[in-house]
Amino acid sequence: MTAIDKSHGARHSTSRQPPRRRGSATAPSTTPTTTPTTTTPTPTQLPRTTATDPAEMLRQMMRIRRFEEKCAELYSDTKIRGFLHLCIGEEATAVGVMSALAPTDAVLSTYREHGHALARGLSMDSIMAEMFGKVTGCSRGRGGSMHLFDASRRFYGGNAIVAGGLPVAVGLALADHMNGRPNVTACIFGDGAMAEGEFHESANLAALWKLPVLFCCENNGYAMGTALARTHAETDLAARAASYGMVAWAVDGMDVEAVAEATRRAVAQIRGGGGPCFLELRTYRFRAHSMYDPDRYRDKSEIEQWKRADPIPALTGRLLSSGTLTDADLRRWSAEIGAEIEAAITAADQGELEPVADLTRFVTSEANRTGGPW
Ligand SMILES: Cc1ncc(C[n+]2csc(CCOP(=O)(O)OP(=O)(O)O)c2C)c(N)n1
Ligand SMILES: [Mg+2]
Repeated sequence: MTAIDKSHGARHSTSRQPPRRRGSATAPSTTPTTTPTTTTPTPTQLPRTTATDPAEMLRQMMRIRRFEEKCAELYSDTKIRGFLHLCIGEEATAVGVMSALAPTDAVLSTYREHGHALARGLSMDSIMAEMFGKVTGCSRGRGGSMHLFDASRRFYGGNAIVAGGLPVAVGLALADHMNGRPNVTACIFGDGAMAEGEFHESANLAALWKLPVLFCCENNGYAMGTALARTHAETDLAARAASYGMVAWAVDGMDVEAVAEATRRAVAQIRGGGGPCFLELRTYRFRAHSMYDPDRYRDKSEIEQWKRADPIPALTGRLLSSGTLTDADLRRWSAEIGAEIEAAITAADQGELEPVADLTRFVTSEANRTGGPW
């Protein structure tokens, strides 16, 4: 049984279909989907690990959604400037992946990383201040929306370069491997990154040296305005990754529990010394590529269809009907999240800009700045 609509991966088709929902007559799967092309063990053949609390995962997805909706407003108000890429619709991939990682694991992300950063535990205050360009931001206001970074969380960015995080992830994993540290490096990237040479170089080395890398491809069907089938000769991305000799699974990326389960199993396998794993998280962004994108390359009906697979109402409905969650819980969460966002905006507004005198700090070496040897 698959939770992924097969037409999704059909060659030469630009039409995107949402995965069938769990609980529907056609797709009652609770486990990640596997591609038939891999010969490696499927997630269900691996030992189960502890389940993550679905209610907490829902709360985190709601927090990310509300945060980003507010960011869109703040962008229109020119409080946030520069580029802004929202992950609205894709929250299940961020929360599901992060739920299965240990604090000692490393994470690399893309420019669409607010959700990853929040789910990884970067404070909302430090993220909001970063987007306001303030020195209290997690990158001292120098990076903005695309360059959230916090080494204390082993969150190594935020990267404006498509596929830019992949070789860095392999390097971090190599360092852990050589030092005998049992960490996994999770690298999140888009489907567009799989058309870049860096993906192939990184996948090849990680597989060759059996490095502890978790490749997480957020396949939302588009790279800016270009549909997957217009740029990829092989649109079955898990199959392509499997060709490097690594475990590769395609997962319903609109189902946070399926993402969490697949990630847990992949991480267990990697930590056990099995080498890298690849997850193709099939998802969809409800908003345009960025705030500048007029979004004219896809039918509105396609967006509406995917909204029916929205990970937040689907899980809310399941938890309410099972009695795990009450309306009062939802109201309380909503009030708490609203207050957290307002506090982050106030703090960001009050934060200072970095002084002009510090402009070259961290750009040239400190020795150079202070009149060093060269
Ligand atoms: C090396 C490189 N080439 C081109 C670009 C311009 N660019 C920015 S976003 C993007 C599309 C990437 O799509 P994808 O990897 O699928 O990520 P998504 O935006 O869908 O999350 C491109 C081509 C870039 N930033 N870096
Ligand atoms: Mg994409």
